[in-house]
Amino acid sequence: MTFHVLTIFPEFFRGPFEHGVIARGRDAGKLEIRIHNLRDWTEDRHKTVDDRPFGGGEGMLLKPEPLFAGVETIFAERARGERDPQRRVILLSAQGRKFDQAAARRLSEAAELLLICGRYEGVDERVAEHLADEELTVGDYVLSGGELAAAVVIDVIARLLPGVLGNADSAVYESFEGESGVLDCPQYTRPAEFRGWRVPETLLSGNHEQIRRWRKQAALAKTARLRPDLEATSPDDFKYDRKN
Ligand code: 9D3
Repeated sequence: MTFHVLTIFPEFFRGPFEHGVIARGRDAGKLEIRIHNLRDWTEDRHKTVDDRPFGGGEGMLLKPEPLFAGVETIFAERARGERDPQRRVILLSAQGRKFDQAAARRLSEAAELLLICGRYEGVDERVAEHLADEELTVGDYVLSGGELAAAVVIDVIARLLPGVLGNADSAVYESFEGESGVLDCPQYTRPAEFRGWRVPETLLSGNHEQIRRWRKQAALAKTARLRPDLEATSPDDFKYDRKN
């Protein structure tokens, strides 16, 4: 998969993808990340990308011309009025539909994604209406722009691509808490006692049936406490019931 990012802060992306799973996926040729500077598609000598909102109001908006020109250069078929369903344009804005694990799974089927990063007070609405295939938000909080959101979207989707995760952190069964309806159970490593806090004795017992029951109960208790919004899972498909 190729990820394109259209941004006024190309240097922002120097850091996030240079380490870990994404960097290895890149090195292995499983994904490619191309950062595009929106100012490359401005026509004036000041490289203007923003302007004031019609009707008045605070702040500035990203103007449409450089965004359309950029997208129609990167996905050139769009300049001819064509649309390749394997190449999707996504506007990252505070107003979009929620990006979640299901959206990630769906988008991971595409060949190329072009992520437009909103900035300032927003983006001229014609970008959402006539340029982007969809408008996504990463959550209900105010970011300064779409760049951090783009990094999140790329990280989440890249993990789903074939060959990106090694066996160690395999995504064979990468269900998300919000989908299974329950958080992961609490986990502990050595030492068995740290500053007087003991690891639950059951986990040291070696009794695997008892451990499975403890994990199930602890996960449900933690879910009820921290994420009461998650749907309680029916006992039949509870993940700690599975043998392995
Ligand atoms: C008048 C209210 N606005 C400012 C407080 C709306 C607003 C405009 C622009 C809020 C955020 C932004 C910039 N944010 C993004 O471009 C953005 C975003 C976000 O803020 N939250 C979650 N996901 C995303 S994706 C892009």
